[in-house]
Amino acid sequence: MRIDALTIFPEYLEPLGTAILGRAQTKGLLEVGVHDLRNWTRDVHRSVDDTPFGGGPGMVMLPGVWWAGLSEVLGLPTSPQDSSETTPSDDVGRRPLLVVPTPAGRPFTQQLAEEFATRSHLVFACGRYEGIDQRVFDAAAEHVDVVEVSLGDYVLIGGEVAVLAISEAVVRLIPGVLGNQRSHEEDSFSDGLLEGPSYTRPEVWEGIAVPEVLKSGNHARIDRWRRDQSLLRTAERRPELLADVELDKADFAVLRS
Ligand code: 6GU
Repeated sequence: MRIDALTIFPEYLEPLGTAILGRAQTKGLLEVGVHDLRNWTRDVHRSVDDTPFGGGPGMVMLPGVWWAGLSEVLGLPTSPQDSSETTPSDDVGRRPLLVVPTPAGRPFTQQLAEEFATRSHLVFACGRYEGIDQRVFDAAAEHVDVVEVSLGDYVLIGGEVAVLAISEAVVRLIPGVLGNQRSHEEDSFSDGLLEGPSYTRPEVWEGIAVPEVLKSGNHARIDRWRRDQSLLRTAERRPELLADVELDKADFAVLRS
């Protein structure tokens, strides 16, 4: 997979070269390009924004600068009107995906992470201020898939933190990136439930013992206990998730208890 990101704060994305994401690059499983949007400005002030039409607070990022950057990174025509393209590949996985982090986007979920992980090229457009002129994305959608995504119902200053979060969620799903393939099959959300509690040595810490069942060696009992803990935690913290989970008699029994 290749990930590109355009931003006016490239240093904010340095963590993309660190830890698991850094190792994925050394292993040849991932390529990352971080690009300073100001490289595509043409005026002495290197301006990236202007006041919004219609009035209101804040600034809106300029379509010309964004198109210059995105068209280069996505391999699109220099003019958005030019249809001498890059015929859209009929293979979705090989089509670039333009990801736009914004609190007005679709909620980013594990399901979306799994979809993104099937792509060979993700390009992130990090807006600041009040966002990016919408015409950039309308024009880009004529050439590539475009998705506006939100991390949740709160407002960040810009898209950079979302790029880090989304990249982690996606890259860890690429085969070979994590040591242990089983670990993400058992994650919170992969079965629609929150993960329950975990324990390690010592068996008693500060007078608090690990639950007996986990030391029983009875794997059927351990699996049942873990399922129960997941169900109870989900009912407590995220009850709305239970609507999309298939529950059997044993599950209903623990939820009634
Ligand atoms: Cl993806 N971007 C910004 N700027 N703010 C957010 C967000 C994204 N998700 C929640 N708040």
